Amino acid sequence: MSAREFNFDGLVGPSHNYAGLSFGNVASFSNVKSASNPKLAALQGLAKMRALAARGFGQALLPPQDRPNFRLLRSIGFIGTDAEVLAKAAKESPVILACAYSASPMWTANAATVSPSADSADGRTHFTAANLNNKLHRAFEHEQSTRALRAIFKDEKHFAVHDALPGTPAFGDEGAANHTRLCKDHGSSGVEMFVYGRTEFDASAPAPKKYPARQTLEASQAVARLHGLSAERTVYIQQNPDVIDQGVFHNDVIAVGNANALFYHEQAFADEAGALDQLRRALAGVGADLNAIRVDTARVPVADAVASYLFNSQLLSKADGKMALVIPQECQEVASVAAYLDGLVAGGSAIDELIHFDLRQSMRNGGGPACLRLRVALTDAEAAAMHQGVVMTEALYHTLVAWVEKHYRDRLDPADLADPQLAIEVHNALDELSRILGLPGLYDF
Ligand code: SUG
Repeated sequence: MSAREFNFDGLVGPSHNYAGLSFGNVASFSNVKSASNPKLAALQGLAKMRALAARGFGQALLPPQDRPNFRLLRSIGFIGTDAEVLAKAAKESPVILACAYSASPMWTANAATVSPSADSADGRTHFTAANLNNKLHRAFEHEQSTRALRAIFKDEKHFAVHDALPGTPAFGDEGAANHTRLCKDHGSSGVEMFVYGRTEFDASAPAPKKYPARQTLEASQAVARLHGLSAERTVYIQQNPDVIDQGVFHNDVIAVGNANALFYHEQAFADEAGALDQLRRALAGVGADLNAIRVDTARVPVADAVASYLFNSQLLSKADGKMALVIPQECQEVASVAAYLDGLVAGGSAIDELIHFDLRQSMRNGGGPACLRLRVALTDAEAAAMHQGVVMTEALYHTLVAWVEKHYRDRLDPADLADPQLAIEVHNALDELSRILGLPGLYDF
């Protein structure tokens, strides 16, 4: 069966801000408490979606989440009217207020793990919302992610959307950021590669010393079980704990795959040779040869990969059989990476084109092109069965630009989160958005 990959980008929400909430994510920590520009952030994201849709790539979006999260604030004892809750939280714990206002759902690579119908035992596309339980500001995202995915992929004949795994350290799950599907083509059975940072029930397994490993082996195995994946076509690979300690908080900061190509840094995995061997064997079972594109430390040190987000790129198959690498403009500003990329596209590899975007607002929180999108490979019948209001078109792009211009602020300082007017603005914006997208029940206001 033929299938096409859709990238579901996160539409940046009106409360996008820099609160330094992600320990282990270098950019988030370095930009703590600086002013953000939510309007520009949303427009940068929309420009990427529009450009890729115009090139003929399957492009859709996932909506932002309702903010602030009053349920979180009330559950920890901030009570009263909405304005009183905000005032109390702002006075007693500005950092928790920032968690309740986080716009992190924009990074939809963390919304869920997705297995296409060609890989699952029941022939349906499976989604498991990620519990993101490593960080308070992300640990509640799964509730609305599940709701949005169920609204978009409603037809149970084609789709199954699973609840998040239990929210406990043993099942730390960060979704598709640690999951890559390799295949011959999107429509045939593929190999699903899960990369984990630590093992809960094996104290002897290596683990990072400085920063948290957010994904566990146990979580990856649970997702594979829920999705009905076959053992021969599922590969579990341990991330190199040393690179987690250098700021590689998700595998998609150090590796990206598409079709039979794996573009990765030599230090990405705990056991590089073992990882490649497992992938080669599994891919042989689906009639594909691994095309391993390795980047050496001597060419690009890990620190430069983290600063530029070279690997947090999208690798997209083009109609001519070649691939384009969608990169953030920071890649052109880090000398080693710029030089490497010049050689890569000129050197006859599968990647023959670079498409770069200014995503600076998202990048300052550690989110590049790959963080901003969730990949869903769909057959024609599945694509027709999903909700069409989220598919990016020129008309939707222009409607959303006007919506952003109308509702978003162009500056948000940390202190602004205490302004009760902001909560009202966000509410009004999302209320209108649910109508634009044709998803009237999306928010539980
Ligand atoms: O989880 N940053 C996100 C970035 C997620 C990137 N996603 C992928 N690599 N797929 C995170 O660390 C920062 C929020 C703040 O500090 O305000 C943040 O949540």
